[in-house]
This record gives sequence, C-alpha cells and structure tokens, in this order.
Amino acid sequence: MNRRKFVQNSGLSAMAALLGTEIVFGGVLPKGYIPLGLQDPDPFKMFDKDQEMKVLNDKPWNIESLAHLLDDPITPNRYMFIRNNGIIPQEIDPGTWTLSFDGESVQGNKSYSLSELKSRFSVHTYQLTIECGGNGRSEFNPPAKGNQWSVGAVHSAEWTGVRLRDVLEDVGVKSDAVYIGFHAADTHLSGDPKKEPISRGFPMAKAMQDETLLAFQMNGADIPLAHGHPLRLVAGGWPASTSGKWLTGISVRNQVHDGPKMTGDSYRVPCNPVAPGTKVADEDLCIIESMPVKSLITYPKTGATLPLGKSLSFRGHAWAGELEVTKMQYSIDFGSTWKDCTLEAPANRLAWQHFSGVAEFPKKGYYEVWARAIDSKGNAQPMVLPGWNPKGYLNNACHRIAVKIS
Ligand SMILES: Nc1nc2c(c(=O)[nH]1)N[C@H]1C(S)=C(S)[C@@H](COP(=O)(O)O)O[C@H]1N2
Ligand SMILES: [Mo]
Repeated sequence: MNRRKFVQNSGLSAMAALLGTEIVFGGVLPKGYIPLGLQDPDPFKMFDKDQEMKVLNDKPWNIESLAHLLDDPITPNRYMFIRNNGIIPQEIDPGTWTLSFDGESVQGNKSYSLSELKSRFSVHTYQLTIECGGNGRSEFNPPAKGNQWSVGAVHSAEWTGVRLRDVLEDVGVKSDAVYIGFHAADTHLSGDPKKEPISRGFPMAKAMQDETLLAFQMNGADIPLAHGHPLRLVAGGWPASTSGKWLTGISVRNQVHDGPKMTGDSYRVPCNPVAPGTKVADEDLCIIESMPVKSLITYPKTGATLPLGKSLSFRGHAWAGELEVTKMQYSIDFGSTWKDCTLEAPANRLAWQHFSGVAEFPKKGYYEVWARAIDSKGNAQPMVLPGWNPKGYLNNACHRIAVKIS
C-alpha cells in the first residue's frame, strides 16, 4: 500500500504519530483531507521535470519520459528519466566529497577530492546515450517484475568530466585487473547503512575508453541531484545501471565485480534464447554489455492527424550501444516495405544519431509509421518483441506512431 492511501485511511492518532505530534484541531479536519505535513512532495517540482513525465514509483523515485518529450538533439534535464534503486542521498557537500580507489588490483588505495580531480586531469565533454537495461520491459509476456518502462528510459545528455582512464593511470593498476565496480552514496531501501542498493561495473576495456567519464557536469551545469550530483560515472552505450550516480568509490577488481545487482537475474539475460516463461539456471545467464540497436520517433507525437495530400515530416534518434547506426528506415505498411530515412553522424562516439524522413500516404485512413535502425554489424531492430528473458531487459523492437489521414 502506498503512503498516500495509508494516510488517507488512517485515523487521527495514526496521522499524529506520523507527524510526531498532536494535530490540535484534528477534530474538525475534513474527511479525506491529508495534512500538508504528510503530503508527498511534487516530483515534477522537486526534480525540475516536465509534468507530462510518468511517475512509475515514488519509493524509490522512478520517473519515465515519453517519446515525443525526447525530441531535442541533446536531452535537457526536464525530459530525462530518473531511475533509482535506493534513496537519493540528502546531504551532499561537494567541498568535502571524495572519490576513493581500492580493490585487489590497485597498486595502493588512493583518494581524490573533487577539486583535485578537476585540476589534476584534463577535462572532456561528450554527448553520451544511456538507456536503462529494462527500457521496454512493459511489453514482455509473461510480464517481468520491476518498473514497467515503456520507451522513455533513455536520454542523451552532454557530460563533462575527467577520463576514468587518466585517473586509473594515476592510481596505478596491477596487470591482473579485469573489472571495475562502483560505490555510491545512495542508501538501501531497508535503511541498513551497510547495504549498497547497487554496485555495478564493467570490464577494464570499457573503463579505459576515451568516453568513460567521471563526470561533474551535465549539459553545462552541475549535475542535478537526481542524476548523480556531485560526481557520476558515465559509460555511454552500456546499460545505464553501470553509470553509477553519487559516486564515492571505484574498486579495481581481479575478477568480475560481484556487488549488488551484478549477479542472479539482475542485468543478466539468457546466454542463449529461451522460451517465454522458462526458469533459467544461474550459469546460463550472461551479463548485459553493449546495448542493442534501437530508435525512437520523437516527432510527431503518436496520434497525429493530417489532411490527405499532405506529406508527414517525422524525425527521431537512433543508437546502437558501442556500435554506430549505419542505416535508418521507415515503413507505413506494417513492415511490408521499407524506405530510407536521412541519418546524421553522431556528435561523437556513443551519442545518439538524428534521423528524419518524409512519408506520403496514398489515401484516407489509419496508418502507422514504424522506424527501424540497423547497426554497423548489420543487426536490425526486430519488428516484434525480441527474446524473452526473466527480468524483461533489452526490448529493442521497432518504435511506431499512429497517423490518421482525413
Ligand atoms: N548510485 C546509483 N547509481 C545508479 C542507480 C542507482 O540506483 N544508484 N541506478 C542505475 C540505473 S539502473 C539507471 S537506469 C541509471 C539511471 O540514470 P538517471 O536516473 O540519471 O536517468 O542510473 C544508474 N546508476
Ligand atoms: Mo536501469
């Protein structure tokens, strides 16, 4: 039961207990009225998000964007989805914030203040597309537990920071290093201070890429609190769960990192396809690495109506994890025939690419515009749901919008 319902259904004494004091004129409270002191905060105001965004969960906060809100070439904060596994840290002092390095494969433990990171290493800016591994989960059948993301758990902001590689070189890494794992300042939903809500990572090869950043800015300003202020690991093209927010530590491991949400069915999918609903043994699950090819039509909004004889200009973005998108196509006949879209180069590696097209419709009636991206290895987005997996990851089916010609 959520808190609002609980408060609504509770009597005066329960509300007083929640407030920590007596409600003095409680006897005259209108029925069903929730005292301001017990009302949930407005997430749109609190996180500076657009009112059209969809709140999937408030404990922890998970807020989804919508295809047509993601139209900007670089996603502004207002339209960026929020995904949390735990409680957002409350008291953050960038002045005393430190990032510490440890693990089996560092030459010695070391830590840096934020100002040391900023002054001792060269600063880089990249546009990086990060998509939640569970984006598209809501379509799987049998359904998968977890936030029921539709298509809006992706964003492509500009991140500024220092390269993880440069800092790792300064720390000194042993030759047996295979993986890094992040540690962060958010707290576990259980309230247990010893439990980390999430501590994921990636292989050294990803850690050493130019674009893998320890970021302190997003879109040219301090990172907003919900997106990892004051320091965030950003690994474009990989499941967003590897981009640790509120970053406090990096462990350099001589084995695959085994922090919370690295094992079991978290962010792991069957190494080989399975029938929907299959129970998959632990050793048959593989960690998700680079995200699959995908695209979104961000204009027009689904449901557009157009007079006969007028062509439809549409546009959107396409991305392909570590790869580039090399071809973008659209169909107005449910995938029977495809035409090419105009496709732009990315701003930099791991940034999404913009596409546009002009569709003509032969007669009045209902149509759908389907969009399909193809990556540099020839992988195309599937028209229908891809392989079922226990937690509903990696749904990269073609995005589509409805259009009526009247
Ligand atoms: N510290 C920390 N980092 C985290 C998470 C978290 O719960 N705690 N969630 C991860 C997941 S699962 C996703 S999808 C992205 C979401 O990033 P965003 O909220 O900035 O959109 O953050 C990742 N980094
Ligand atoms: Mo995620």
